[in-house]
Amino acid sequence: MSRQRAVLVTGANGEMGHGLINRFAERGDYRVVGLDLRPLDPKLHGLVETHVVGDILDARLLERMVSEFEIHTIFHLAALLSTRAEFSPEVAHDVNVQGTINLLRMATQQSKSHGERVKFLFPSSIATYGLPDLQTKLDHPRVTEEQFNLPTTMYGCNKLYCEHLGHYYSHHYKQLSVDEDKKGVDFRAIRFPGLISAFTVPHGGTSDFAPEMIHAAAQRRPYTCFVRADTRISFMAMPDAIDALIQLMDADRNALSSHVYNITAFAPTAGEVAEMTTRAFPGADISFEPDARRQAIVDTWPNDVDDTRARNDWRFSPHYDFAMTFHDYLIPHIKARYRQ
Ligand code: AKB
Repeated sequence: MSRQRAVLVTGANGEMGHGLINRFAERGDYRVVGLDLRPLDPKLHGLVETHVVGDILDARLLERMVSEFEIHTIFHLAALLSTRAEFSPEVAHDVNVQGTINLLRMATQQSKSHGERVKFLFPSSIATYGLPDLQTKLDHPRVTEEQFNLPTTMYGCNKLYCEHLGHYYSHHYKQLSVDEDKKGVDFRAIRFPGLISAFTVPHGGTSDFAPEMIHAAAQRRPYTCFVRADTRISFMAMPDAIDALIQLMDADRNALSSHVYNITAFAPTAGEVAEMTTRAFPGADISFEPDARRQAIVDTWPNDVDDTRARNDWRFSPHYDFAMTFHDYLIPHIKARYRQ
């Protein structure tokens, strides 16, 4: 009995899950199987072949999915983000690391059963960086993938370790076993900056101040920003993040010089986000009251990153700069969203 050929998206209900499932529905060339702890958002109904409500820590569930679906690509989006992970670091480790190992094992099983490599797209993060102080952050405005890999959060540690796990599963898995087929996993990771969506508001992230600010202003709600106005990190409009994942999925494996890629689009200060937000939504009530603990996390993240490797290997090129993100993406869609 043949199994359905499919793409698996974990964290299907998340911010990136929404964007990716909508994009695959527009393409129409892949059957998507969603997996999430929660039932699928009604806005996504009809856009996936099947949605499984379950836990990536449930190995038996993943075994059953292997028997039902022929999975050739996995987008493993499920994770506990940086702020939320700091309140439950051991739970975050279980979800972010053991969950990823469970999916990597699923990929090796799938590869053995259908005989092809399984592409494993993994959203890593700027949280994998740990700059020691603000002067070093200023002295190194665009870090490369190999610089300052000293994360200060459980989430950043998890993401950095999973990048190394991806390399191991792609090249050295069960390396002492005589019969293990080394082809299994084709691991491809992107270190995402903060992401801004017009359609969803994030929770549990430390870069969330930008999207939270914008969505509050659009609803005419006051917003108190939890970082200083001079705080600078990299951001990207969600459509560019989704395009990057799909572009990396489609890239010729022989063109890839690495398993891990920086990407970026713009790197404003929180104050510049507030100015742009106020121009977009006149009368926005935005104040700044830094939360020292969350500020300490963002202060270890780089001002921006060097994305030369992604541009060279798979022609990454974001469509939306800072101004376009507001004028062409956020304002039209967010105004429509909150008019409803
Ligand atoms: C977070 O803030 O934790 C995430 C991230 C930058 O990876 N949005």
